[in-house]
Amino acid sequence: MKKTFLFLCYALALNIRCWAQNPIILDQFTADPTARVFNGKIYLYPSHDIVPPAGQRQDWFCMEDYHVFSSENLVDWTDHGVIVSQERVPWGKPDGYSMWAPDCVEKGGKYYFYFPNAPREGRGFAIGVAVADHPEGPFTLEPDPIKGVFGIDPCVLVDADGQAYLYWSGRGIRGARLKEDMKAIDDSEEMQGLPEGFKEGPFAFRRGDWYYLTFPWVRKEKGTETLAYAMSRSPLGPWDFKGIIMAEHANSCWTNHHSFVEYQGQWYLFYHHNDLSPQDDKRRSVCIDRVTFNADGTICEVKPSLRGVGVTPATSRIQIDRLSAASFPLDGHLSPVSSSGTSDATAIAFPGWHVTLPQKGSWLRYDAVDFSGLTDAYLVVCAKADANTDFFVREKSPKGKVIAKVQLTVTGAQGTFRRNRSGQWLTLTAPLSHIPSGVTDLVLTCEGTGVSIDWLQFKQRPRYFSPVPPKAKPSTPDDQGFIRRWQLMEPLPQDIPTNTVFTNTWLRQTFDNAFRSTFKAQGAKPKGKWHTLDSETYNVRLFRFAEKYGQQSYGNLFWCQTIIDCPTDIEGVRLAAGSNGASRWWLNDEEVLLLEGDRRMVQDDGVSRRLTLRKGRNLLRCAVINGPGLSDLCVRFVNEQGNPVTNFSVQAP
Ligand code: FUB
Repeated sequence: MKKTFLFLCYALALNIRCWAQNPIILDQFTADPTARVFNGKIYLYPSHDIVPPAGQRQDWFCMEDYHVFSSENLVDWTDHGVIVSQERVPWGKPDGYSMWAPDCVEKGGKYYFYFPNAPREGRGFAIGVAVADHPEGPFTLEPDPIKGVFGIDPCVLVDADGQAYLYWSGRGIRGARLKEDMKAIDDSEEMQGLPEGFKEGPFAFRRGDWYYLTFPWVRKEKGTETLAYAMSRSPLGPWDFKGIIMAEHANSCWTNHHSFVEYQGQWYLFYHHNDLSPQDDKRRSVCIDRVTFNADGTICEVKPSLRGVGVTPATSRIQIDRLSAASFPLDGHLSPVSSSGTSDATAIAFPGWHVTLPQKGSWLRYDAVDFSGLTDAYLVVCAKADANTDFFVREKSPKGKVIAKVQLTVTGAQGTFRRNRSGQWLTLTAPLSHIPSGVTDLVLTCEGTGVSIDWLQFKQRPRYFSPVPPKAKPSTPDDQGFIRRWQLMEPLPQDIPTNTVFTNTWLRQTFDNAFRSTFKAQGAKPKGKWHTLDSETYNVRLFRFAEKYGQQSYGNLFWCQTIIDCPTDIEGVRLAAGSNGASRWWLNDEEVLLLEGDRRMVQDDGVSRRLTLRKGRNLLRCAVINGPGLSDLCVRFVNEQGNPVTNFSVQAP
């Protein structure tokens, strides 16, 4: 039942939870990554580490199938699901759990997938082939493994002349020419010129006139694997050993395994580490970093990074702990979000990390965040501190332009207060003082005492209004007849503790006073700051208008006016309005409706007597007042049948 469900999920191709940082895949363990470019996309063929089921050796590699992933930007990966599984391999042990490092290459429009597996008969490993018309399958399995190949970690190089070579690891690193059908080899030979010491996982590729044979290598007694390489002018050597591509992992993860790929003009090194299971180095996770070459073709050493590659959208949760650089040592300052994350050695749902800026003046940098398209935005941060503190988010450098100042106010001893407790995670918002354009690096600087940060995210405020330029064409009512273009005056703050005061008499008196001071005091020109706006929604969210212009969103009196321009007289119409809270409406300076009391905005809540909209310009004006609530309005004209009237245009007075 579970397997059928999983198959269905994978058959649909899952967009998995992933990010632009290392490791790149978070919902399963992945190792031994071979990355290839097919049809302009990156395809990733890794091994799939799993937690050993009961009866299997618990401290060893355990793999029962292969998934393939693809990406166009090295950030968003699609999991195309299982392409080969152990029980489908005709020659394999159905419960061998030995589906180690694979490879896949294209030749003549067919995709050849090479994988090691435990054979049904005998011991050790054999290497099989499966063939497909597409990089993501479906793959058809060959009935038998490749004859004469005993070992693991197959890799295929298809040379410019179409000749393919198979390399694998089995008593040293071996290589052989593949026959035209890609399923059989000529005689194999051990690769010459490689250093002493344990080697496996060959990955061969060509760049210009150089052939590279790269491989995990244990250079010291009792050491762990480095990534090393040799170069040659011919695909099967002899090889000239050149040195290290990546040093031993800083922790005790024993293996590393890798591939090289050039994508959109940049070379990348795919490799693995056990970040998601720090206590268990047989459950691994794929990482990517950029790789460069010297002029003589030698490879520049790659230092594994947390940041990885790719551009992170500013609007995503930016896992700032996957940082590019920091002013302080990471040991002791980079921790899992909850301790359960590390104590469960095989946790797949790894909770992630957080980073601690230890003291005033410390900083960290996170490269390549894309702010394109962000206009009216704010910052959301998940952080904690033991005492009140501040940190700044800046652009590019520790002295760079401040994007946001974040203030953490924590209160009291643990357990005393329900919110903002010291030492507890808080989700805070902060306004932005500057929005960078395009892709830039973020730098966080500690301005007070220490602060721990889990993630941050920039959020675009929803757009409620669009400004109307001075010479804009008139607008029309919307499909339902609602009037969306308004000239709105920045609100007059009101001290109204309760809306129960909104009686007929109180409202008339209050609106009359407000009318006098706004429209009469200085003759024809009304007082106040007016803005001509189109509302994005049928209801005009006056409280959002207030926020937009830095005013309080409650306790306000709003003046709103617009011109209804009619091609002819339109008789027998009624004004139908709703408002939160009370409102008063005038057409051509004559009061036509009063919505009294403390109300919520309801469409057509109040309807006027029959009116005539005159040919030409009609001034529609209203005032909305609210105490403790959030104000909005909606209005349209309806005919005798209650249908919306729409044959007029709307423009600013
Ligand atoms: O994943 C199992 C084995 O570990 C691979 O085949 C080796 O290269 C090493 O990474």
